[in-house]
Amino acid sequence: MAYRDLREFIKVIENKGLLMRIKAEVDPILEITEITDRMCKSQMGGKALFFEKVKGSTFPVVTNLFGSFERMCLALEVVELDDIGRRIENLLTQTPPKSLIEKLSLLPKLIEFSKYFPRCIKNAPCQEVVERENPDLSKFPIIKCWPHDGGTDDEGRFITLPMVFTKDPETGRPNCGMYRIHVYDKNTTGMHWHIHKDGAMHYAKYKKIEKLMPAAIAVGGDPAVIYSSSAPLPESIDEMLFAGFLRRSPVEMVRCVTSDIEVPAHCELVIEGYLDPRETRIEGPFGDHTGFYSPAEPYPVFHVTCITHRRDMIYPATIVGKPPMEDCYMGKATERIFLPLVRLDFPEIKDMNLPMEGVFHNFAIISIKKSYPGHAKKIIHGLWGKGQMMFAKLLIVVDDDVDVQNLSYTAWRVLNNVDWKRDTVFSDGPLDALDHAANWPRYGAKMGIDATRKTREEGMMRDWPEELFMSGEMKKLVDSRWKEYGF
Ligand SMILES: Cc1cc2nc3c(=O)[nH]c(=O)nc-3n(C[C@H](O)[C@H](O)[C@H](O)COP(=O)(O)O)c2cc1C
Ligand SMILES: [Mn+2]
Repeated sequence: MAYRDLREFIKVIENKGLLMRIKAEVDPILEITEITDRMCKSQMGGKALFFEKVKGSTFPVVTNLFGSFERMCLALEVVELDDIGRRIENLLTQTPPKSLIEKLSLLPKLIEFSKYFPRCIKNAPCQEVVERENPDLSKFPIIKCWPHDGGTDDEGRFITLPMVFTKDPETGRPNCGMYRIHVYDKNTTGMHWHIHKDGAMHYAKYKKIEKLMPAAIAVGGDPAVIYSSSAPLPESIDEMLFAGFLRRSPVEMVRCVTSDIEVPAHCELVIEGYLDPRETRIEGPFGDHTGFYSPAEPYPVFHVTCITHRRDMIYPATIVGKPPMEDCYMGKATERIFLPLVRLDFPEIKDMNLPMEGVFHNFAIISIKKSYPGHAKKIIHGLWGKGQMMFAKLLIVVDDDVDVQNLSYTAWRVLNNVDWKRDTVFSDGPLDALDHAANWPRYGAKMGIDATRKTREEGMMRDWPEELFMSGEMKKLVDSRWKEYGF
């Protein structure tokens, strides 16, 4: 049974002992971060935290909701994250004309067959309270995460778990992306969609037609909806359709009070407004999920025209910073959910691991069933051409007998197998906007490493050595005598 909203999910994790209520008053400025960060760094991601009394606001704050594998699985209602990958794989193989499904862009057609399209309703809980006259963000417990957030002349408050809804002005297609929101004052914010993201593409189209762009920022909602806004879906797939697929029930939407944008009806808070494509303003700095501050840079500006919310709104926030943090588990969910989609284009891929330390854009390890010379290099180039995999700064490809989830074993195989000149590929190209190592923003070098076994056809002049394994008989013998040795 799908969660209807955030509070149903909160109830479930609370009943399982996975959420802790904090009754003491806390400051949304830095204090919530320090408490939450300690939780994230404790064993297995700690617990979700429900701050009942937040200084300066009547609304409570909840953090670290998705910050463990257990809670991430509960959020998506699966026993393990691979269950979703298997569901997608089934769906893909059920569709008979194989040629039709070769491209990721055809996925909407497949999902279309199922019954998960979002539905519009009229009376929405997120519109219990409507503030059109003097919308004021300052009454909400919006947090300041890290000391230098917002720079020196700014309060540095950011909405960190927002779902930003926009529409393509040409096709009318909706998009929902999680882009952090820098709050400048009671009715003005930044809009930090990186240039590569779908929201930014919609914005570019508005700029071209010289029209104001309506948008809405929704906060809270059932966990599948929140997760989906962070999922790297192709532009053609509506995140709310994907959320419906994940929760096995359509997402109920409602039309905004002041614009033609639809938002999840059961979310907690909706900030409606518009962007003027001629206007930018310095956004950031912000303590980001790389563990460094992302620099202050010009970004579009969002003007608030109306705020709607539940009467007893619960405000969810996430703290990003040095891994492991809550968003690492959202990223791990993405790794598992998107593996079958990557395999649509590259069936030879067996598994992939995006280690948390690489904060997702810095490092990916891929195992493949290698069958021809240069196969690993083809995968490297191929992945650099696929959606948000283009950001992978270091891609390592290993043979399919390497368990890429075992980092120690993988490191041993890679370090022994590589000739650093023959087996490395360097390429220039787009980088994640959060990269700070390249000379320029958003453009720089990536490296691919082919750590597979090399063949003669690949120029290897020697025979590949055999890996050590004990004989089966000796293993059996030692097994049978184990007690006798005195262990
Ligand atoms: C907690 C969190 C914060 C994020 N903040 C941003 C952000 O500020 N800007 C951005 O472009 N992407 C951000 N992302 C990544 C996007 O949500 C992600 O790339 C998503 O696929 C974007 O949706 P889109 O493909 O529809 O543009 C964030 C992700 C998470 C989990
Ligand atoms: Mn999208």
